[in-house]
Amino acid sequence: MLGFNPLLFLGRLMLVGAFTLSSAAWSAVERLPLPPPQHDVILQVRGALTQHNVGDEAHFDFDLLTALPARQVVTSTSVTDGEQVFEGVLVRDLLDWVGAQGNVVEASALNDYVIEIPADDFREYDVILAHTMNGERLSARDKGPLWIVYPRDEVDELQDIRYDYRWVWQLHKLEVR
Ligand SMILES: Nc1nc2c(c(=O)[nH]1)N[C@H]1C(S)=C(S)[C@@H](COP(=O)(O)O)O[C@H]1N2
Ligand SMILES: [Mo]
Repeated sequence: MLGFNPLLFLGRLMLVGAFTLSSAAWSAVERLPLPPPQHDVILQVRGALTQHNVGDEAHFDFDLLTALPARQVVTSTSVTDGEQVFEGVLVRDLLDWVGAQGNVVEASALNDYVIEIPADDFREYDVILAHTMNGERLSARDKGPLWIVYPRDEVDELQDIRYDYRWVWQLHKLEVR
């Protein structure tokens, strides 16, 4: 897939360093380089950001997105039967990487579904941008390329239907305000 990319490699190394420093981690993530995407863009982030790699936006291909630490959420959902194993990256890691400044994140899907999500959700809960479910990459024909997944089974308040609207599937854009 991807040949050796020194910038991305450096990025991964710095991330490992940043995330082992815990308390200093967030400010360190903001100073990571954000190289331009080299492959199909699966997520565009715009709005109140301090880091950009395409014009005044931050665009991610799969390799760039998954340079962030992998995170699993095992949970039931309102649209599937039983527990699913989701894999992705923490939304707050992504927001920290791009230097997001706002209180609201507007999420847009390929099917033109749009919803505003309070940025606090991503600080309070380990919400992920899932790219994989039960070991299979989510495709645009299904719920992909990305699905916002809340750790619903771990936190009682996340079982409120208010949160179901925020599980945006076919996600491809975030706007920080
Ligand atoms: N892309 C996209 N994501 C979406 C929706 C949608 O229409 N499109 N519907 C939301 C709503 S209102 C709910 S309750 C849950 C489940 O929606 P579904 O039952 O239409 O799959 O997904 C949310 N995420
Ligand atoms: Mo809904």
